[in-house]
Amino acid sequence: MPSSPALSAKALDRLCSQLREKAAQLGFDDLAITRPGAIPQAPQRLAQFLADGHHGTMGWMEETADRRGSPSVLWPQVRSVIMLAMNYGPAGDALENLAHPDRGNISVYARHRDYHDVTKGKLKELASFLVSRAGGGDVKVFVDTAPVMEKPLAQAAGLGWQGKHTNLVSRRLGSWFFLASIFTTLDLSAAEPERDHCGSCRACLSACPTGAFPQPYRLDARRCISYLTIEHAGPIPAEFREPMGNRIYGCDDCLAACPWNKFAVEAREAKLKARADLEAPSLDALLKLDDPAFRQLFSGSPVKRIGRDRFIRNCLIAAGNSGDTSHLSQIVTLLGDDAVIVRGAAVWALSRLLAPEAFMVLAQERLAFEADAEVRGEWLACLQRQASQN
Ligand code: B12
Ligand code: SF4
Repeated sequence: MPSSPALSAKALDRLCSQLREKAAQLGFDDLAITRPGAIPQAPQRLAQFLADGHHGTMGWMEETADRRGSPSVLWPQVRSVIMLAMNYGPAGDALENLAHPDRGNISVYARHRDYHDVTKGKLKELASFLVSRAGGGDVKVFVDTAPVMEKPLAQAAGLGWQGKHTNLVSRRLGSWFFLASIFTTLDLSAAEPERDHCGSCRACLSACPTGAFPQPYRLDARRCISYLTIEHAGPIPAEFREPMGNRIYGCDDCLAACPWNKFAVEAREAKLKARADLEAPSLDALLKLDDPAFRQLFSGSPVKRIGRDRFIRNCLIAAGNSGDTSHLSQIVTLLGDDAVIVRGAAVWALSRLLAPEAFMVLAQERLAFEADAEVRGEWLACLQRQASQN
């Protein structure tokens, strides 16, 4: 391992301001430094989150819990943690598209290039700059790529505080920003943590369409639309389908509700400005995507990660919520899709758009061919729901 030079207080100050300047030049919107031991409460809180099952099927959180809870377990040599923020603020009202049921709503963080790709190169450049200016030391860069608890670390470094919605809020940037980190063996000057400025405000908690906050500062991911549309592999549990509205990838309601966003500004990084075709894409066109067309449309976007089948599942829920019967013929086509989650979601969408008699006739016809138990179960549950509503 390269040796870590001991720097005088004056040299350290100079190094930190050079680092800040370089970070700003590279497009980062804030930088702050903390110590690896600055989040002593994190392991216990993470353990509680996992014990409560709030991570749902994100088994990787459990598998990496020891390293995630403590930077020093992840990398014993680490002496300082540099936390960075990159603003992805939207140009206009983040929630405007929710009022257009003929459109799919992709959350703001995914309307442009994947932030992992955008930040990784810049982080590496900043880390090399640090080592060259310090005259030594070792570094590791992370942007949600290793088990690091980025939010509590960022709060400890003073970048902002974890709001009641659990995300980081900054007095200067609001809450539309990504986090990334550089771990280093260098002893840099650490800052004071930011304190909580939420006060008695509960706007984010009240805004959540699915009641995903059992308490302020605690999220049950299993109820969060972001988790359901991105991380969750099976059918969307029935109780969340209507509240999803036209949210087909992620959710921004709790972030958008935060009054601190009055200080937010539009992203300055060109690659984090919304792609025009992803701001309010036509649901009709999305429902027709096959695998190659899906990959092409979402090339370079975080949406690509969930794959075409999960994405079409989400679009079918939005179609079922749209009240728009012009989708019917495409949804009927999707009843013959190879993917079980697509067929199941198509059944639900039809149960919402067709009159009960027409749905019953279609069910009788299709159940004769449907071999999958899960999809058959969806038909029967929808028939039962319709019968109980009449
Ligand atoms: C897993 C994950 C998710 C999961 C779970 C979210 C969660 N809150 O845990 C899901 C898929 C739901 C998700 C959704 C989103 N995510 Co996410 N996610 C992560 C990830 C990978 C890990 C987060 C984690 O460690 N969770 C475990 C829990 C235990 O940690 P925690 O949330 O910090 O929990 C704290 C509180 O519970 C608190 N606490 C507990 N009890 C108490 C009591 C009191 C009194 C207090 C004060 C606090 C407190 O202490 C805990 C530890 O600090 C991070 C990246 C990373 N490596 O950190 C991105 C990250 C948090 N996500 C991010 C984003 C942008 C989102 C979305 C906005 C995306 C979207 N638009 O759909 C949503 C927001 C939903 C929400 N309200 O959180 C950004 C947030 C940036 C920011 N400004 O904070 C991150 C940091 C990614 C990044 N590199 O930028 N995400
Ligand atoms: S992202 Fe949406 S569903 Fe998830 S906690 Fe926030 S408001 Fe609720």
